[in-house]
Amino acid sequence: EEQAIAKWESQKYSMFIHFGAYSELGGIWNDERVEYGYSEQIRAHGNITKEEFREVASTFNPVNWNPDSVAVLAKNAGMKSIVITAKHHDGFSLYETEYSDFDIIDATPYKRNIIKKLAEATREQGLDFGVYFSLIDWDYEHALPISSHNSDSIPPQHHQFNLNQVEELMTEYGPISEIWFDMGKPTLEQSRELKEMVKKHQPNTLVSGRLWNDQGDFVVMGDNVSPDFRMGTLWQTPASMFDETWGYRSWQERGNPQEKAAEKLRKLVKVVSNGGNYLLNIGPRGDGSIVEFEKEVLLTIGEWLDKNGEA
Ligand code: FUL
Repeated sequence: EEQAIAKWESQKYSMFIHFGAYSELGGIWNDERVEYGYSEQIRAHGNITKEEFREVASTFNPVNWNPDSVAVLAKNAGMKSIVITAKHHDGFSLYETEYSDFDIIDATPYKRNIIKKLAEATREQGLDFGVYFSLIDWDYEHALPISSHNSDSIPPQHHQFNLNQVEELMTEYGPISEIWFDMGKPTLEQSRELKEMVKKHQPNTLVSGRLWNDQGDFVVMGDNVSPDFRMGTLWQTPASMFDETWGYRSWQERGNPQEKAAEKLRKLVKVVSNGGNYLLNIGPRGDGSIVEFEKEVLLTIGEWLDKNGEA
């Protein structure tokens, strides 16, 4: 376990991927931009019903998603691992789950296990693989309804459902370097049980601080936040290309990728020099293609790291 911690700490720089049925909408619902909130949360902010959102998923067919080139991109960007949204708040999973039919196999025409394929492609490049898992779920019938703050408590049935799905992730996809729990408001007991479930199957998996109740192995800073000092614990800054969204937003004004690369590189250096890990996000389109701007930002940073030494 100590080795796993040291390894995680030495990663410094990794890729975050927000990808799901919401990517298909790209921040647009009923021909209108949903300006409020992150685009990966469009189901909530666009007031989309469960049935409507399941319709969206039924058109999610990311034929241009290429796990090998995503893994190569991460590698060329100088990143040491990839963490992808196995399940976000909308409850749609990119892997096959026995406990719901709202997944990539049962609910979409694509029918390929994205988590499995990406795990393989990532390891092929010698990188570590991790998964994001939301503790809230807007599709699950026994969960509390959508709220404005995403931090409601988790009813017992929903907690059991989370445990079951986490067990699937921890047993069917090889070594998971980190599991990025997020949101919800579990009790101490629930946080402990989730952590136990992870460690029972994979003692070397690091658990994110957003499991709450001090049960995480590393602290996760607020979105796009980094401290100005060394923290004396394991910590990570999750970062998006633009503060407004993590999931694909078709109408995002992106500007100059070179300027963005310089901005992100400064952040990376700041985080790393204060002892943290920097988890920089991309949001692929609904068809699975990578936004050129994001690719260019990553490759520009990668070139700089190549010339000036690793992060
Ligand atoms: C947040 C989530 O609510 C966002 O949608 C995103 O996933 C971000 C990384 O964490 O708290």
